[in-house]
Amino acid sequence: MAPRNAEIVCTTDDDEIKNEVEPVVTAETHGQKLPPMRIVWRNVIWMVWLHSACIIGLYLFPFAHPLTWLWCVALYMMNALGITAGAHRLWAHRSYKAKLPTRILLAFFQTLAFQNDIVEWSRDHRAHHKYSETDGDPHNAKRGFFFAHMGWLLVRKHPDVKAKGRLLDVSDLIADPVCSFQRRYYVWLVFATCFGFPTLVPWYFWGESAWTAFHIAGVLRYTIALHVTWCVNSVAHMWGNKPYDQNINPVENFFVAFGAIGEGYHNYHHVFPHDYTTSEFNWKFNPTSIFIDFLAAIGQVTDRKKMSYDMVFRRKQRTGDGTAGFGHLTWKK
Ligand code: ST9
Ligand code: ZN
Repeated sequence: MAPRNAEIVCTTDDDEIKNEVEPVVTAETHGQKLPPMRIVWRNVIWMVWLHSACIIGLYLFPFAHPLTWLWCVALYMMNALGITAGAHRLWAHRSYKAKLPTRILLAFFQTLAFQNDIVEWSRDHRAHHKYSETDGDPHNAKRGFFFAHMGWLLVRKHPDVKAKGRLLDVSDLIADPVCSFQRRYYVWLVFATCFGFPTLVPWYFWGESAWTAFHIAGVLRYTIALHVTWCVNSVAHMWGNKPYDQNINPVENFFVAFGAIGEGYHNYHHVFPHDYTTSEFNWKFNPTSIFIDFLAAIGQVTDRKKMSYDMVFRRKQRTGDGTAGFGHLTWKK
């Protein structure tokens, strides 16, 4: 029985991401202990400023115009889709194909999210899957909750991230004119899109003060979206059940899936990274999948990859922990 909505039904476990290469130990890193962390003070100061401004945003929130509240929700959804449907499922995993207008829209949303440009985001994410929870993983969860959550953005990367990352193929990303344009002008684009655009709209259209709009629609929305995203790397590598493979750390966590509009089914996702729904179930709390299916219905998206039921079932029998697979904490079958 083929899963609904997908054009490509994958039936073998061997359908690995195109960047799969054998893990290597390089001369550069062989036998090294964890190098001392080199703190990047520019990023520490940036994060302290951001979180302080976020407190101002929280204080101003109750006094804002109701349309500004709605604007924040809309921006959060665009921001989230830029990461989930764009950077993650389209560019990092190539789990479906998108036409140019959709790629432009998703790149706009991804810029709004200010999580590094698409090439860098996808390169780090491919490294995360390929070298998961080793020193080659940029946010190796074995280094603790804080490091996996945001600490990795405050220090220089482990040499293995760069050495092993160099073996990954990102030529498909460089070849996409949308990604290379965004990368070339990223610094200008990101400040205009992540802070300028969210501030201007409420100020111009319904007379919100620029101070309030900036702190709520810019800073507060951005900071919340960052923490929700980071929870996929921290919380969804620590607390939850493992219906698909109990030998790896990523888990199913419904609370993360809720905030991350369908991205918390992380045990499934690490076992089947090509599945465009990043979960066993297509639409079961998964707004991102609904969005991608809508784009497919209007002809903007093709080649959605989905694992066959049989293969998922076999894998659950072979390596799962016996719990049911709907991102809930734990219940036995
Ligand atoms: C942010 C990103 O927040 C969050 C990503 C989260 C991912 C989550 C994934 C979960 C899946 C789904 C999520 C759903 C979410 C839903 C959302 C709902 C709302 N491979 O990095 P540099 C080489 S960003 C190959 O500077 P340093 C490369 O040559 C937040 N090569 O290393 C590179 O040069 P270039 C905002 C690699 O100096 C060179 O090394 N941004 C790789 O150690 C230097 O790279 C910030 O805060 C690789 N993987 O600095 C800025 N990596 O790029 C954060 C590196 O020219 N970043 N190379 O080719 C930085 O400031 C720095 O990266 C650093 C490390 C200080 C952390
Ligand atoms: Zn992934």
